[in-house]
Amino acid sequence: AHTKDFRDCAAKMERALREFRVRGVKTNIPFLLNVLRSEKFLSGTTDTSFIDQHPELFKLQAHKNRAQRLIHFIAAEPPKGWRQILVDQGPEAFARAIKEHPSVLLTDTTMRDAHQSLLATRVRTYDLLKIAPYAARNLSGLLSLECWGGATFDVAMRFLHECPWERLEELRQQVPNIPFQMLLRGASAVGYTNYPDNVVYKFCDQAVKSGMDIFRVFDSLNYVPNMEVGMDAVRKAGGVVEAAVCYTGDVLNSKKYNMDYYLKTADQLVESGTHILAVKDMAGLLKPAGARALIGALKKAFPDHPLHVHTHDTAGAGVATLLACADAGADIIDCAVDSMSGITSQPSMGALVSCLQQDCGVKLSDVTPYSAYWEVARRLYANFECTSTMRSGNADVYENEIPGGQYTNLQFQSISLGLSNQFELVKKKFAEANELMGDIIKVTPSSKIVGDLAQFMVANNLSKQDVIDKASELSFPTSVVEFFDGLIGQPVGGFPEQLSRGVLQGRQPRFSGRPGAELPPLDFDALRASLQEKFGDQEISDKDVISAALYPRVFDDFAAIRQKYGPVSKLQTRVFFQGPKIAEELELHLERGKTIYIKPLAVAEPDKTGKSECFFELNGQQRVVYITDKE
Ligand code: 3PY
Ligand code: ZN
Repeated sequence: AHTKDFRDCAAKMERALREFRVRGVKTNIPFLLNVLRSEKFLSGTTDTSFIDQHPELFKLQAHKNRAQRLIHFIAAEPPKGWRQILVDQGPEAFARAIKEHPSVLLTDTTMRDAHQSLLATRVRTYDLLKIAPYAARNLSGLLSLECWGGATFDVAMRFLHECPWERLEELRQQVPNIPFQMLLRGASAVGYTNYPDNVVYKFCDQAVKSGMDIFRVFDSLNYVPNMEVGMDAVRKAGGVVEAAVCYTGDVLNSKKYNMDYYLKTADQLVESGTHILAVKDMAGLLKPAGARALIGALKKAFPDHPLHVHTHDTAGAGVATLLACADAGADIIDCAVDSMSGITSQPSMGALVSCLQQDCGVKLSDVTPYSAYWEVARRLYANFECTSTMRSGNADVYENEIPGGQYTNLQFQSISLGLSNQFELVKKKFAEANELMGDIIKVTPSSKIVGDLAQFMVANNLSKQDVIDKASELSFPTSVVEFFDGLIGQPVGGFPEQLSRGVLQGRQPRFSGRPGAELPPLDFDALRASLQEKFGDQEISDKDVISAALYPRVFDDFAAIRQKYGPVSKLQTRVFFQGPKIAEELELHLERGKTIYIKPLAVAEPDKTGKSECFFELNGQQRVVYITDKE
């Protein structure tokens, strides 16, 4: 039988198309409509009997990504947010507007510190991009979204095989209205060592071009000369400078890190031209009473500068501390969405929004769906959960002072060195190692050095006294020797003399000032040429050159994988970590308007050389590839 009333059929199809769009059903109807409207078809002479003979043609597949499509369908343009002030009026006016704002504001750290501290920094761009439009539309009152920097830069390349710059640029596209915030390790940029100054300048310049707004600049020893390089680089790039004093000990009880110390350090940062002043409590040591005193004193001393407070919830007192900060007049406080908060992460956004007695620009009813998304997304990273060993807060952090972001790493390191059952001991030794090194500020990279010494002491069964007595005979970890050589800067109060002499075998430290000041500038043109030679087939961008300047080996491996496999960041997270299931249809959005469908069909037994034939469908066409076990 032939299809009779073509015109009527086309009108029906058009109605169906609208309905399918609303319901997120995937169809090829636009193509079919063109066929139905074509002269040839309308002439009625075409044989269409195959349609009647194939009922499966009418089986329409529900779209996999229905929720996402619906969000796009119903969502209007994101409302204007704090970024508008920054874009229109610049960093100074932006800082003034925060200062003049009558109530406390929030920074959401879910997309950076929360997963760095809970999930070993493994959250992929794929999962960030899925929820970004929601954040732009429903959390537009946030002062900032911390979504980049810190450990995310190298982990993206090293373990996720994705480009950190692409992450930033893609997020920016989705979130035009909320300022982005990143963590910059002063003269170490987003690395673990001091770089030549021109690397830090180039990095910051590109970061602003790629969409970064606010740079929290810190130094792992609170060594201001190191910070000043980062601060100047941010200012020259056009970003907002947020210089952070790292907090350690207990401001109300510490001889070394007391109120006077914090006020003096903050004063140097204000003198160096910071737009915003931050207190960075990377281990969650700031207690409510200390917070009230510290924030009160800083506010009084620096009335023109907005104050931003960062803490971790390791002991479980984080919400209380941040409420105290808000009471004492903090302008911005950091939190993570409920389902990504607590323990070594930031305090809970939902709890704060509910308990703050002021309007912080975010509603609990908007936080709840955001939290629900992250609750499900977090399960994809279960293998990286620190909560597999740490299920609750632990107030022993007040004794060991291990930063939130390092806690999990130290645990992993202990396990991989065969010291897993001695993690409790490692924590104790961490405190001892800190004392040996002169009670230093502990945050990346200084915290890693303290951790290295702690593990060294555990592995060699050394007491504090042993380390001092035998220092000149011990073969210390390289990082410890470099620390005493002044390679990351100068600690507060200088190096402990006796140990320093022992570790350096009596010689003088290599650096007595800012290490970067003595490093020759990096030759970017030569680096580009060598990369182009190595990866001839790939176009090497300016961003790639900066990545390679910061992480030469990590970038080489990343570029080799990119060359071999293409944009693996487009794969769903379960598929990326575990591989696809047979007959599962994968939908990959490569770029706007370019979607491909891949369906694995079968994998044959490996042959004698270990190669297996792998059959799959690519956009409906059968394909075969050969894979080896190692892949
Ligand atoms: C980092 O440097 O990555 C940190 O999170 C420090 O707190
Ligand atoms: Zn932190």
